Amino acid sequence: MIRISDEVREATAVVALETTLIAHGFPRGEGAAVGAESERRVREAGAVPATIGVLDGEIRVGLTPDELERFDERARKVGPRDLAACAAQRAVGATTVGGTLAVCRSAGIRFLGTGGIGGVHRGYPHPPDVSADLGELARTPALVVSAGIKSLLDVPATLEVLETLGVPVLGYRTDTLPLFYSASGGPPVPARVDSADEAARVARAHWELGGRGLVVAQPPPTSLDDVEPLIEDALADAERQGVRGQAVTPFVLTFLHGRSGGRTLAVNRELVVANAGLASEIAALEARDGDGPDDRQIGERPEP
Ligand code: PSU
Ligand code: MN
Repeated sequence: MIRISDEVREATAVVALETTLIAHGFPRGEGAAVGAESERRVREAGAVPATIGVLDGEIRVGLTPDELERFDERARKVGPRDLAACAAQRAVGATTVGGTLAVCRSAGIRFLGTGGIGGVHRGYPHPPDVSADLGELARTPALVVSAGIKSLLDVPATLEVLETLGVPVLGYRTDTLPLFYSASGGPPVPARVDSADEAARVARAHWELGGRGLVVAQPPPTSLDDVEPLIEDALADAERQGVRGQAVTPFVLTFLHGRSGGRTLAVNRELVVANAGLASEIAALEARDGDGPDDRQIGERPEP
């Protein structure tokens, strides 16, 4: 049911990219361009991109540019719980970080780049909404580069849950957790790394110890420090309109893109691409310095 492209299968360094942000994180028509730009950045930094999504009854790892265009707002948002139904029902499925990690686990891919990971929603337990990204990080031996946790969530609570799950969170050249659109103002990170090489070494050590997922949190290249009041407006509006569950994140992102005059959109685009690039640098270093030659290909490798 999982089909891995030949290029990805033969590559030594691979970075997975998700499709939810392509389909639901950007205005119509813009997501595929962000996906293509992320792929370019991954190649530039030395790894092969593996964009993941569900198409024509298969879970696809590695997409052509035409296939990337099929992930628009009509696609299902596919977390780990949704993969099987989406594939069996032959729907187009845009995988979240959690859904993408679940595929990485089967395929043996150990690096992923995204914008911001999901987490504990503000006001928990009303509603009791905790992103499946967290559970998959606990289960999957993969390093995820993000601009931290999406700040529309309860960021300190999410950091606590990641601690509970044993998921390291590494600040990339920062002592505090980036807040997605903003580089500053977040809680302290449990550990800091100052180079891609250092991140690769921590990941390798974590995996040697039998650990699973890790998060590398990279501050956005441009920092917006006045988004919080807009986030509060967006969440209040979502509540009024009865927007719940999987629909909350796309609703809030769209609201912010409109109300910030496109500034959050520009930063979101930029940080997604930057994170793909850093994931690729780390993946390339890990492939170079990993435990000697591994002739087995992606798809045949057992979990580390
Ligand atoms: N990063 C972005 N935009 C997004 C997302 C990440 O810049 O839309 C997506 C990711 O796919 C992440 C999802 O897994 O948001 C989290 O959604 P939820 O809170 O419903 O679990
Ligand atoms: Mn959620």
